[in-house]
Amino acid sequence: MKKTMNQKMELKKGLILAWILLWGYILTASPPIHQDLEIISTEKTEENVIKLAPLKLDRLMEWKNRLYFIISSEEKVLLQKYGITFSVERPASASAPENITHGININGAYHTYTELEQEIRDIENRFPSIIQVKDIGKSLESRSIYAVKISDNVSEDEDEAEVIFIGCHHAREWISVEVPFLFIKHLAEQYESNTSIKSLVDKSEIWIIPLLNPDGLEYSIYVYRYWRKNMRDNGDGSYGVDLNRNYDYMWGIDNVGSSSNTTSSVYRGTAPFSEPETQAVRDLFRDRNFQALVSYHSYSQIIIYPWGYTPEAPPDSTLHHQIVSKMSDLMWAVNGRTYSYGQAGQAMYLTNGDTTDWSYGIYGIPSLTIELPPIDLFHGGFFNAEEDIQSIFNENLPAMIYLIEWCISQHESGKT
Ligand code: 0X9
Ligand code: CA
Ligand code: CA
Ligand code: ZN
Repeated sequence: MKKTMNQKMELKKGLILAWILLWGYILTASPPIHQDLEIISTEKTEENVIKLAPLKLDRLMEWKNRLYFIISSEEKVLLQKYGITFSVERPASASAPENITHGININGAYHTYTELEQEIRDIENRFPSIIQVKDIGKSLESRSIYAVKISDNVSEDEDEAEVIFIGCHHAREWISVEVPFLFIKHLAEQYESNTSIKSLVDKSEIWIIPLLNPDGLEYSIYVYRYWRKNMRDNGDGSYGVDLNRNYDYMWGIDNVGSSSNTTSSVYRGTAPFSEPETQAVRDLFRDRNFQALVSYHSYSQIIIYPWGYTPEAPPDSTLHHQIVSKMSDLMWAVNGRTYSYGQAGQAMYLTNGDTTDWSYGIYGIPSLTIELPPIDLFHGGFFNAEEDIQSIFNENLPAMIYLIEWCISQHESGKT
């Protein structure tokens, strides 16, 4: 039967309405799409540094006496208003440059949340006597935060050295998921055939959280590549808390090391441990007895230790220095890539409420941030080529093993 003109009109109207409702839903249900953001640089003069501090721009790096930021058009106006001279480097594109990933899926060889979940479950099924996947909490969007425990008699809590490695506090730092993930895989697959790996795993309990910020990672993969924070709805139209400013040690002591401004990329949240992702780490520490922590980030090729909240040296600065200089040597020996090192608040910049100040400040254990390659934005920034994942893991491996051995020797000498 032929439809009347009126019926056709009604159908068309209905479709248009559905279309409007769908877009209305998408736009209100998800954070704003990030457009017209640009990468800019300014000269690192004393005057600029002072003027820039309150703006709390999303900082990318410092290079050859220039500071690099991602800015919005509103922030651009502010820079002009404050008389800060800057040059526009390039647009901050919403997706990865095409030459970076060429695997079959959107993020190539990198893991999405579900890809990672499947792979760690698969490893657990293949090696059930040494691998256990634990759900240690749910993200804001109800994804599981997984900690993988690796040890002999893995279902038993034995009197052994304990150490923790964490990846991906920051969504856009994709390589920081892959390094701890490949470590899980390596330990599992080498256990039977490699006697030194076997002895390492037998004598310790190794805990690995490859992906602390699953919601942020998904957003960075599917929507906006430069996303950094978690996906907290701040209730004022802005989203996200910087998980690496949300820990309860010197939290928010100043507005230099973190921001109280919800739109800032280093927004610290409404209270220490306000976020379920950092709570998961806090609660795991309560149940365990860790002797060392490593938190993976990118980029900069640097190993840093507390304090981050002050340039003053921590009581254990000599020990930290010894450990990280050894690790840097081991890393260099693999591919000839130099990881510099130093105290966070001196070698880098001030932060407050970061993971390592908390784990060192509260538990007194060696606590390291490893900023994975590349060294700067001009070598790719947050965009590591797929081909480099394996070699970056390879060069980090001996340092990971060294730190576990250090924990084992501490444990055996009865110090912990
Ligand atoms: O700012 C951070 O949270 C870390 N760098 S990143 O570029 N991955 O965001 C560094 C934290 C280490 N602490 C200090 N530098 N104080
Ligand atoms: Ca795994
Ligand atoms: Ca054991
Ligand atoms: Zn980071």
